[in-house]
Amino acid sequence: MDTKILDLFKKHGNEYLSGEDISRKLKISRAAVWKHIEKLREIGYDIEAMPHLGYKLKSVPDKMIPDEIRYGLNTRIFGKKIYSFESTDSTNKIAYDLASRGADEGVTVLAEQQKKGKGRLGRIWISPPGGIYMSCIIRPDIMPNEIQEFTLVAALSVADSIRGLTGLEAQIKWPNDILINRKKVCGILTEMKAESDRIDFIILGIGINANTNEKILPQRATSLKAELKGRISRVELVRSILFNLEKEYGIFKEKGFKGIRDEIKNLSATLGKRVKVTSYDRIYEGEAMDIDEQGALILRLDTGIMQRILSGDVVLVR
Ligand code: BT5
Repeated sequence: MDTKILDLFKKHGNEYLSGEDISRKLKISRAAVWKHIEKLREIGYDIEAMPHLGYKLKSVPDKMIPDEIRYGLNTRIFGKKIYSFESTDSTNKIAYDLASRGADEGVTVLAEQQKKGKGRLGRIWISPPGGIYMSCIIRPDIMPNEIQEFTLVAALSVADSIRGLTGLEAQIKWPNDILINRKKVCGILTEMKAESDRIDFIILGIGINANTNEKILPQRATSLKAELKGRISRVELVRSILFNLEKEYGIFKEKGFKGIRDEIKNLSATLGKRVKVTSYDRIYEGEAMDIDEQGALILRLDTGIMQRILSGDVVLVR
């Protein structure tokens, strides 16, 4: 019913809606209308009440409320079911548990903050309020060694969404970061459950410093708010990411990684740069030449040898 009332407000734009109108249209009592309006106000919706005129929705809260995200979300899989939390340890952990119990592809978990946000290799993802912490379940029919390609599917979706919504020049730093002005604004953690030759599910975990106060972030990190000098609508950004994930995942399923490879290369912050890569306790230095058809980074070492790297940590040397 709350959703229906919000839909009515949105359809009526800037006009007042009388309690009587709402009660007639939704076939509930005037007292029930009042109760729902009070509940929406508690969540943070600013609803004005004027004698003789009725109610008007003045602003929606800066919260990632599932109904707000679903409003106008044009997807068939991603975000059709959204679980949202004020605070949780890690959205990846929740999504993993849900997927283990059979949750469908596209199920999405969101949190306003995380107490134990995870990076790769046991590292910590700092997750204060104002950021976006989201995890999506997918169940692709691929081999476990192809998982790194999905990190890039997610990276492309996020970079495109940031560009589309803010105009900021978001770039993909292989394998799992999004940078703006060479600073990290987003990290992606892809986890999976698999048997030797079959993936059961993958969790795409996306952390974005959106309206985050950049002062509490590590060095070489930034937030969209800091770059834009203004806040963004996290609801719109999440909606756009879900839409782009569905689009890129669809292309991937049809054409494989090669279907999105060029776009990823075009948005790369890594290619053409001199980089230092730490991969499985080995350090390589050279020029980043290419991202191949399996999403691996091709590095030209100083010896001239071409080194293929499947995963690792990249530092841009210059
Ligand atoms: C990542 O790891 O970049 C993956 C981050 C994934 C976070 C999302 S949030 C939703 C979902 N639920 C989770 O629990 N996790 C996922 P990695 O490449 O290992 O980078 C981690 C490093 O980035 C840390 O060691 C810090 O140096 C730095 N870092 C930590 N928090 C950061 C932040 N908020 N912004 C920028 N850099 C950060």
